[in-house]
Amino acid sequence: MALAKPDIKRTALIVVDVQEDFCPPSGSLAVSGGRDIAPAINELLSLPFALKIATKDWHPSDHVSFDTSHRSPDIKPFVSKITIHNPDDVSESLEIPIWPVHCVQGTKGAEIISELDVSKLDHIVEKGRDKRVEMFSAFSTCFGTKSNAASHDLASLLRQANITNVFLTGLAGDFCVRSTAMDANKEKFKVYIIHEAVRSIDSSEAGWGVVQGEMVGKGIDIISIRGP
Ligand code: VGL
Ligand code: ZN
Repeated sequence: MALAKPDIKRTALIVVDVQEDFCPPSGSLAVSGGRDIAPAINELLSLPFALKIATKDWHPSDHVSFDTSHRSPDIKPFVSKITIHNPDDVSESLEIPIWPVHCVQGTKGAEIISELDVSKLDHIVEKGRDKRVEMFSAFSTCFGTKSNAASHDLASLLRQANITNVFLTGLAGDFCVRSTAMDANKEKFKVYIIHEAVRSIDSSEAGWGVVQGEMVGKGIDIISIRGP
């Protein structure tokens, strides 16, 4: 495999949210083709990356992004948005999308799919644990804050291991992979997206196409497992 440029000894592989609820046939928020990325990710997991990390969306059952957490019958998953406030600064607010219930802590839907070789992982980062805020990125909440909404401070974990490059894979390309990539880039890691190892909720040009353009515009590279 020709993964030439980045020094693998200073590179972390991050596998974002490859969990049952994001995969067909029965995931509550299934991403088309989600399960099909397992072979590519396993191939990467067999390589000597300095650090191999998976993230799990890990929500309490009354998380603010769930349709069931809101009484109004007008609130519908995938179409509605709601405004939430930063618990640390209530003057700050943000619109977030509403989803079906997914990845509830301890449920089958929150498990990493069994096709993945989890024995190769060094760490599993749980994120989205604070019911009051959304957390697409594994680095920070939707308000950019680092809090116990995640089990680890991912940037510190990477820096302690002398990581300078991050290879990103997983689900969903247009949400958690995108936000994690943007934050990794802000944290000054060189970010590579492995495109065969990502699937998106909206895989159209208007969805994943636009997101890719946005990432490339920030200096993020989108590469193939087969080489540049
Ligand atoms: C995700 C929607 C809601 C993701 C997580 O992992 O991309 N998407 N929660
Ligand atoms: Zn979620």
